[in-house]
Amino acid sequence: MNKATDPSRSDGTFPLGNRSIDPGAAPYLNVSCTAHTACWDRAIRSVAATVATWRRCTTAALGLGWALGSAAAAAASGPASPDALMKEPLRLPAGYQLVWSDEFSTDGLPDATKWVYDTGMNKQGWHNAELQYYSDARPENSVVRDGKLLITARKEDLSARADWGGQKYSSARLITRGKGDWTYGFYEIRAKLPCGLGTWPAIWMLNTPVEWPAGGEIDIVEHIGREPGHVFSTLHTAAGHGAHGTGNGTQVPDACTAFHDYQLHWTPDHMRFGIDGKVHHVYRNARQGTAQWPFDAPEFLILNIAIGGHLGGPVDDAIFPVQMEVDHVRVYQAPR
Ligand SMILES: [Ca+2]
Repeated sequence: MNKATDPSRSDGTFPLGNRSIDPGAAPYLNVSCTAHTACWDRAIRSVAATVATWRRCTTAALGLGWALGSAAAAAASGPASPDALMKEPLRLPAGYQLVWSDEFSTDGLPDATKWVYDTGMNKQGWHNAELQYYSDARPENSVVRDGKLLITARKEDLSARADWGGQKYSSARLITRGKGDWTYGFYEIRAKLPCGLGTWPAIWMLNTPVEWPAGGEIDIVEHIGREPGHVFSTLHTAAGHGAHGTGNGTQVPDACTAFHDYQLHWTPDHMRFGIDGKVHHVYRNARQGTAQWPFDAPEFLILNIAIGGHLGGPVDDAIFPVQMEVDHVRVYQAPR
C-alpha cells in the first residue's frame, strides 16, 4: 500500500512466531545412489512432501528413481520459467496445512485474539496524505455479521475522540501484528471491495518489525475508486518502493459487487499473486540480496480502507458509507 505503520512504534515486543520453511522452494529431494545400486523411493511415488521418509534400493530401479526424483523436485519447486509461473493456475499446493484463519463466523466485534486495531497515527495523520481516522472497537467501522467482516468507511466527525486528527472520514485498519505473522505460505482472502471515488481498500502485509521499506511490503490486492475494476498487487522493497514498487494489475469488473478469492503463494523463490486461481503478477527472488528480496522473515496481515491521499485521490462525499466485506482469511503453510 506504499505505507507503513509508524516505525517509531516498533518496540520489539511482538513475537516472530510461526516461522516455517517452505520445502516447495528447494530441490530437497536428494536420492543418493551409488554405482550398481538403485533406489526405489516410495516417498517419491507418493507425495513430494514425504520425500526421504523411506527408501529401498534395487539395481533395476536406479534410472526410475532419478527420473521420478527430478519430476518430484520440479513439481515441488514449481514451474521454472517466468512464463510458466504466470500461466500455471494458482491453487493451494498439495500438502499445505491451514495454520491460521478467520471465517468470521461469530457476530460482533472482530475476534480480539486475531485482530488488532491500528490507530497509531490518527493524531498526526496517516501516510500518503490519507484523510481517514481509524477507529478502535467501533462496530460502525468494523464488525462481523452473517459470516463476514465488514469494514465501513464513513463521512463523519469524531472530534470528541482524544486521538482525532481533524479527519472528516472514519474507517478501520485491522492488523494481525502480535497475533499472527508468517514467512512463506499460501494466503487466500475472499472479499468484495468497496468502490467510489476516493476509496482505497487494501489487503496487504508488512514485515513484523515494520522496517519500511527495507523489511518489505506485500500488497496482495489494492483498488482505487478512480480506476474501477482495476485490482493490483505490488511489492515494496529497499530496491523499489513507493512509485517504484514492483507490481501488476488486472481487470476485475465486478470486484465491487462480487466476492473473489485474492491469493498469494509465497515461497523462498518467488511470489505469485492471483485472483480466483489466475495469476496476474510474479515476483522472483533474484538472489541479489535483501534489498531486492527481504522476504525471508515474518509478515503480518492488514485489512483496511483508506480514503483519499496520494493514491486514493479526490473524494466524492456522496459515496459514503462504503464497505469492504471479507468472507474469510486463510493462511496455509507447508508442513515443517
Ligand atoms: Ca465467512
